[in-house]
Amino acid sequence: MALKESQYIWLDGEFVAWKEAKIHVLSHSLHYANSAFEGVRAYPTDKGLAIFRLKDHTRRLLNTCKMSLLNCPYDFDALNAAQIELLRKNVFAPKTSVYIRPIVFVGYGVMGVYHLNSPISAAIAAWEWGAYLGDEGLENGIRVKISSWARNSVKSMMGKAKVAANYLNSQMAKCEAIEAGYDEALLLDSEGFIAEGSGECFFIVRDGVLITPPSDNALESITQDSVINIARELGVSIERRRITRDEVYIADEAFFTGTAAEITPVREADARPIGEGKRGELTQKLQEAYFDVVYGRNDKFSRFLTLI
Ligand code: PPE
Repeated sequence: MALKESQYIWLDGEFVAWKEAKIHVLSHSLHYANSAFEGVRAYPTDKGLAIFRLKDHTRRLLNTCKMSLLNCPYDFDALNAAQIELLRKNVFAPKTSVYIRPIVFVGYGVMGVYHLNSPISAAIAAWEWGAYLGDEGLENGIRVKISSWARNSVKSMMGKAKVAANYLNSQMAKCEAIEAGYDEALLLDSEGFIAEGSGECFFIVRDGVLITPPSDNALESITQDSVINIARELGVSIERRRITRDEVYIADEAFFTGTAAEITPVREADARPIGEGKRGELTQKLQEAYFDVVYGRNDKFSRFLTLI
């Protein structure tokens, strides 16, 4: 899927033309993968484009920086303001959702693993990005393979950091799943319990109860939190507990959540149809409610939206 270019990218405090936003090939992060990033979406509402949970994403970005020992030169307010300004400066097609990618990285100047003497840079790009796992996937559900790769162990990586280094694991799992003819990977933790997808958190529904694992081996997902909030509002029972592989196979419904993936139903796991092998009833209800929230059609959650 080709990237839809927009006009400007914010790079270290300046708005530069999309094609001019370049860095040196010896930038430290390119070699050692210590860069903190975020994925944020903005949706067109009646009152214009609104960024969904901007402050929560920025807080997580700065937490990733803290965990990864990246001394971000820009503070919370500056990063929020830059994202808003970037969306104002770029021209997006009406009625499309925009994906925002802030990244804090180690720049050029020093080689070798030790990075604390290297300069730190930040950039923010935004572009039009449709359904991450396809429009068809959003409606009919996707096919998932439980990965042969375990999610990064808590003993060696920091799952709560949205740091580039964590994504080699995601990338290998995703490629394995695609090569095997599936749409997405579902990764277990090193003990064998469900951790998360390559870029999403995971939910199942059993007997009307919504179940999602704790964040022990996963990113603290903002979409997962939004879905829990929405489900609570709808009076759905929620359990936050570990899920085993066999429980996925016999779940009534399953879905992925993520900023990019939004709420994507899972219709099959490892050749077993989930429930009726299509988007489940509660999944659809939560999906509709989620889209009402992000598109600004539910005043109860207007606190989540930052208008541009
Ligand atoms: N787990 C992982 C590993 C992950 O990358 C994401 C987001 C989530 C869970 C869900 O987090 P949240 O977006 O806060 O609900 N993945 C981002 C990157 C996807 C990409 O391919 O790049 C995203 O959804 O923006």
